[in-house]
Amino acid sequence: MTDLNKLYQAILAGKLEEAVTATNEALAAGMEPQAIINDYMIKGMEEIGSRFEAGKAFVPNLLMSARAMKGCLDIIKPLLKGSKDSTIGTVVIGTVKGDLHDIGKNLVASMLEGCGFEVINLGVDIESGKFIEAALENNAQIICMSALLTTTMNYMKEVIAAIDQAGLKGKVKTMVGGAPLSEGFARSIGADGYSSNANAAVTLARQLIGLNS
Ligand code: B1M
Repeated sequence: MTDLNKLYQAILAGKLEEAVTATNEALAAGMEPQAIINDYMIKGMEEIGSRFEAGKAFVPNLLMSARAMKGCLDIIKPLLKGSKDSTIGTVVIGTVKGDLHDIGKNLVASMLEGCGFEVINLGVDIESGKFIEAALENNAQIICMSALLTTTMNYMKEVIAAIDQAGLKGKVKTMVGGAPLSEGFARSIGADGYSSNANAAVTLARQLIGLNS
């Protein structure tokens, strides 16, 4: 029986090698990749965030935890893929201008890929023009935006306005997500949908392109 508390603790302490070892052990023991992510890795990130908020952890701690989380996700990512042979739709995804958080966004991108979408991952700090350019270039049906800061989430409204101005309203759907967002916020900025986690993002993306969830 694998002690997954070791994984949680390693992410929390920002210990990359220990986190990677614990992830490999859990996979070798037959644990579901999604459960490893949701029940241990994300929990570790949530706890470091709470400590940061309480002044008990600092930016270097966040960076180390993020590095450990990324190392584990790199191992798990290929296992989230491969259930579909052909592409069911194309999604452009990025973290909006001013925001450098990308762990959750990359998780959403991996899940979408794993469920048969072609995903154009633009990275972080993305301006409206880049979202639109990539959507047009790749004939994307969906633009997916992520924000983790209350100061950057409002930029999503500007992206949606730019999409309308480019004449793409209705042709390219918009999905938003990230810890400070809510369904109400998404509605208030005119987004076509909001999802609170990577699994829900896949269901929503399928709905937006007219497939059953
Ligand atoms: Co930052 N940070 N950070 N940080 N950081 C938060 C977000 C914060 C809540 C911490 C806190 O105070 N408790 C706080 C924001 C407060 C606020 O805005 N109200 C904060 C702050 C303040 C900052 C800085 C300003 C700190 C500073 O410099 N003083 C700074 C800002 C930098 C910038 O962006 N311009 C900063 C920097 C950083 C690091 C670079 C050190 C690092 C990021 C590294 C990286 O991403 N490569 C970092 C980290 C790691 C965090 C916390 C601890 C963890 C975020 C994370 O990765 N979570 C975070 C605290 C927290 O969230 N508890 C915090 C795990 C991830 C799997 O979850 O990203 O929520 P999440 O994604 C989920 C869902 O939200 C959803 O699905 C994902 C998977 O289920 N989702 C989507 C996300 N995007 C989606 C898009 C979709 C759908 C669903 O599209 C449709």
